[in-house]
Amino acid sequence: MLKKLMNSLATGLVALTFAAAVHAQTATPPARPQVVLLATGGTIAGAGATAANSASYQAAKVPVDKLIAGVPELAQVAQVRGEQVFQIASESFTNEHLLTLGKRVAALAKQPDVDGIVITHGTDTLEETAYFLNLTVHTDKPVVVVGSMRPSTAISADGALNLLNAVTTAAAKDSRGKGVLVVMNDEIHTGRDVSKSVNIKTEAFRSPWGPLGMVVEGKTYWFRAPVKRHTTGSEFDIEQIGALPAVSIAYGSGNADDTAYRAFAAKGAKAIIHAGTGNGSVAAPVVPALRELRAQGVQIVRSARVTAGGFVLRNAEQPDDQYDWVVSHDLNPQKARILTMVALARGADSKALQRMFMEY
Ligand code: DAS
Repeated sequence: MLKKLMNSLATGLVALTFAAAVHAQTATPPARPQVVLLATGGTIAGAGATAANSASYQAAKVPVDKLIAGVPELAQVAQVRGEQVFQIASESFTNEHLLTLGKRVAALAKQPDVDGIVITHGTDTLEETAYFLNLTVHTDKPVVVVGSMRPSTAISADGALNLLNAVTTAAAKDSRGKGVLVVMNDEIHTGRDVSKSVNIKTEAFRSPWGPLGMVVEGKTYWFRAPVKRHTTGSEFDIEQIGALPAVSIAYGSGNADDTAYRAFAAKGAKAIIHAGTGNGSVAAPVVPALRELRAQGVQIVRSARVTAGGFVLRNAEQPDDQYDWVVSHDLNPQKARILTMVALARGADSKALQRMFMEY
């Protein structure tokens, strides 16, 4: 009797093991996250004449499907589909490019079959686009901007790993809700803080207050999270922005005069960002012109030309309250231009503009 029972137990065990094995074989693997890659050009799509050309090459040559095909490892991380939004070097980005790209990102982010978005972009103005999207696209899905310092044709090109790390970050659930991110050289930066600080090394992008995290061998590691308002917490909405006003940047230096400021205003600038020496200082010969332009309705924003981390304090170098000028806090001139444009597009006056510089 006992023997009979043992035999039927053994038979059942074998059948169970076999069924489990079959199930494991035929079980559908967990669905991979769906990531859309929006290609805009830049060095990551660049090509040089020889493998030794790491700095002289043509940007914006390789199409999006070849970018994806060039990194087969992407398929292990996510289901990636590509769109060629532009094919340009990013120094030629215009406000219209920003609006077109931003509206496409916002539309894709609403789609249930999109889990994350990666944007390949030239490095020259990558920081401006990343901040613009951080301010205006209302989604908590990961949006990751990535570029490269060397063309794919160069020895030790950095684009392929940057792209794999960007897709990894866009596919990672723990990237959600952190605003628009920039992934370069294994680091994850907030689009707000990061800027291209070196123009010849792969370690080119730096955030004065440090990166948020890293990507190492297909995994994201986080050390901090943004505290400034962004994406779903922003009062700016790409879908409500029709056009961006002209805002220009004038560079401060020794022997300064007011020519550039007056010329920008004559051309219709609604605001001028002063890229001041030190902590946003204004040379004496320039002050009268800025006061005159302010009186004519042009907003004046004092920023700083320093590259490793500026901090412009209100009423420190200039009587901003008396002159009704705005200070950019820790935003560099090119970021200050982006914020000022979206703020003026919403009709901000100088008081609202100053609030926005402290909150975003
Ligand atoms: N000209 C640069 C640009 O397109 C190339 C690059 O570094 O991406 O921004």
